Amino acid sequence: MAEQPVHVAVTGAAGQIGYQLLFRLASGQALGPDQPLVLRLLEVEAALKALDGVVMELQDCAFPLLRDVVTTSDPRQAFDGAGWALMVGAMPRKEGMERRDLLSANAGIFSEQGKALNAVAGRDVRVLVVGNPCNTNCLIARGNAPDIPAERWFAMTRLDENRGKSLLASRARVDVSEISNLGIWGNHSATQFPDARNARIGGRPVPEAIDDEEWLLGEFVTTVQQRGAAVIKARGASSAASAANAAIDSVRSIVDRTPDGDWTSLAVVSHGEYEIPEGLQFGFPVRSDGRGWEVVEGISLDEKARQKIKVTTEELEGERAEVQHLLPV
Ligand code: NAX
Repeated sequence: MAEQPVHVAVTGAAGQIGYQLLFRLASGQALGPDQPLVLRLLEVEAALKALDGVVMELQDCAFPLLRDVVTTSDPRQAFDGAGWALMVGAMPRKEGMERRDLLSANAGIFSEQGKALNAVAGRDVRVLVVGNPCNTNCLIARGNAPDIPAERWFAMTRLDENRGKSLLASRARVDVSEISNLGIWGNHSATQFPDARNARIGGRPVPEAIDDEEWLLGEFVTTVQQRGAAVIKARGASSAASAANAAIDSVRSIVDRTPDGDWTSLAVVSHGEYEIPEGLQFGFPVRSDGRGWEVVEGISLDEKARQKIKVTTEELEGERAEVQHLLPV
C-alpha cells in the first residue's frame, strides 16, 4: 500500500451527489485499492451539521484506506494540499432565476474557489468540476488559478457518455460493454452533441449495427440531451448516484491509460482542436496515457455533425461572454 495519503477535496459534500460519491472515494474506487486518502469536505456553513452526520457514516464504514476527514466552510482549508479537487457544490437554479443569474451566482463561487485552489492546493492538483454549469464554472475557476496548468482542469461530460452508451446498447440489443468510442462534444447542457456515428459496437462502427441515421442524429441525440430532465421528472430530484458514478469514472479515465483505440469524454481546455475557440472548456473525445491526456484528432465529422457542434460552441462562447468580467485579462 502507498505510504502517503492523497488529499481529496470535495465541495458540496453534504449534497445528494456528495452522499453517493464520498463512500465510493473512501473505498478506493477512484484512486485504487492501494491508495490511502484524506477527504477534505467543503460545505456552506448551514450544511456543516448535516455533513457531520455524513462523516459519522464514513467512520462507521471503517474504510481501511480512509486516513482522515476534514470538514470546513473555508475553501482554503478544504483545498490545502489537495491532490484532487472534485467541485460538486454549486448554487441550484431557483424559481424565477434566469440562466444569466445562475451563471453569475456560480461564477462568484467558482472564482473564489479557483483563487483558493491556486493559493493552497498541491502542486500536482487535478480538478474535476461537476457543479453546473460545469464547463463555464470550470473555465472561471481555471481562469482564477493561473499557477495551476490548464491541462489539470476537467468538467464532467462522462454522465452523458454513459447515458448514451446505455441507450445504444439497448437499441442494438447488446451488452453495454460492447459500446466504445462515444464522444460528447461541447457543453454539458441540452446543446451537447453525443456523436453516435463515430462510436463503435463490438469494434464495428455504430451505423453498421444501427442503420438508422435519422435516429442516430435525432432521437438518440435529444434523448441524451434531455436525460437529466427526464430523471428529474420521474424521481423528483436530479441525477445523483449516476452523477457520482460518472465522477468516479472520470477520475479513473484520467489516471488510467485509455484502452487502445478507444476514447472517453471529458471537457478540457481547447487549444483550437477541430476549430473550437481556444480557451473554452469544451467536451472532446480524449485519450489518456495515465499521466497526460490529448484530444483525439482526426475524427471524421460531416456537415451535420459540424452544425451540431457549432450550436454547442456558440452556447459556450455566450456563457464565456457573460462571465468575462470574472476572468483575469
Ligand atoms: P445538491 O443541492 O444536493 O448539493 C449541492 C451542495 O453544494 C449543497 O449541499 C450545498 O450546500 C453545497 N454548496 C452550495 N454552494 C456551495 C459553496 N459555495 N461551497 C461549498 N458547497 C456549496 O445538488 P447535487 O444534486 O449534489 O448536485 C450538485 C451539482 O451537480 C449541481 O450543480 C448539479 O446541477 C450538478 N450536476 C452535474 C452533472 C454533470 O453531469 N456535470 C449531473 C448531475 C448534476 O445535475
